[in-house]
Amino acid sequence: MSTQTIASLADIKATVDRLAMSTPVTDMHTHLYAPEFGELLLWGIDELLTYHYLISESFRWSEEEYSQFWSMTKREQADWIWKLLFIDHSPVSEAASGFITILKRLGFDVSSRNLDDYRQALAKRTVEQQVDTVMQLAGIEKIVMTNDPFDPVERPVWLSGKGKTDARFYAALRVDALLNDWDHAVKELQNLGYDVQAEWSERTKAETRRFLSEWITRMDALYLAVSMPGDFEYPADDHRSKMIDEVMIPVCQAKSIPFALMIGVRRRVNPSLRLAGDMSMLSDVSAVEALCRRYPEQKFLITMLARENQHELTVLARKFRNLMIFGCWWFLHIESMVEEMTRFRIELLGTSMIPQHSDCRVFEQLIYKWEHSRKIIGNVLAAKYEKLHHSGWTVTEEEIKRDLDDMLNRNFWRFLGKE
Ligand code: HDL
Ligand code: ZN
Repeated sequence: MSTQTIASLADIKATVDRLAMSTPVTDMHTHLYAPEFGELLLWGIDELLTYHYLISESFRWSEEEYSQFWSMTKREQADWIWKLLFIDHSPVSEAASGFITILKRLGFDVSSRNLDDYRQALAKRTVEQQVDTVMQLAGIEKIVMTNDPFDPVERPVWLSGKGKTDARFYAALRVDALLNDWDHAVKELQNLGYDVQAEWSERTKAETRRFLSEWITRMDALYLAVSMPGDFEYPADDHRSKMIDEVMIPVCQAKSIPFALMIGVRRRVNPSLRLAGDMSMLSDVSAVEALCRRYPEQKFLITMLARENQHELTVLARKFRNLMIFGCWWFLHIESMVEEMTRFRIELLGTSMIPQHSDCRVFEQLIYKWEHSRKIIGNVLAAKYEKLHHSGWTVTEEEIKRDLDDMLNRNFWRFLGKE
């Protein structure tokens, strides 16, 4: 790597573009799984086309009964979505254009628009081959999964010891029900042999802490994660605050792992859309402020779903070094929002944040979610280096590589204390 300063503006842009597209990434929040998890690992044309983002976009063009759609086979659903979003109308949305990006990067003849050709090409590949190919094409070095001990398909993989087979995949322990559906969580915990009751007794707290500790150890979980509705308030005289203060924070402190809160979802605003029926809502950044101030020794990974919360959250990150903001989450993972958020995050925090995660559910999505984001992050960064250049401060290629490596990889591992 050259330590020479880069003489021209054109060279700066070219160098940033090259490094932004090639710097290895740790994708620190996904819904992907290592091949050992079997059917939980989704990949291929029909899974890509039935991504819940595309399902909700398709229904905007159809009077079809929801139940009729859900009664179709996966292939029939994919054909229905393909016709509506790609043939009858141009695929210009982020998720639809992303599918086209995937086809192109996999080397398919995009102009043929022949879905069965694409299906047949992938049918010749094994899941292991596809995982290797996609990670190489997308430049992904490490993937953090979202792992739920209450999932009856996933749990046996961990209990058999196969969960940590593939060194490229890491676990995050996700237990939304403990915070958002305690009555259901009590039943699940009791089924797993933990002596808990709905009443918030000392025994129940201790047993819930034991559950979290045991599963963090079993998974070697990098962080504890929950998603919270926008009406999350903290502190509050409610179950959530008690669960956070008396169970989750003590366990995260004992295990020295961050607590990740993803705040701002309003679940099932249209239940007929199932997973596609969730909505975003304005949230209260002061809840994050109160957590960071109350627990200065606890690391918090935070992302919020409403655009309106983003600037305030970024300013808050200037006040608390135990707050690491990450990603352009869900409805913010669109090019205009990635550009807007990355620009003011860099202007307020420099490179001391995690600009993106993919949130992928289907493996090949890594290709488009990261290609689109890398380009934008590179463009924003190049403009900042060019501004410095005009002032006589010219960065070296090594410094550009360092800055991108920080944002796409090392900031996460450093925050975990595993750098
Ligand atoms: O709660 C979450 O982790 C969200 O990312 C949801 O899974 C959401 O359905 C999603 O897939 N967003 O990209
Ligand atoms: Zn997610």
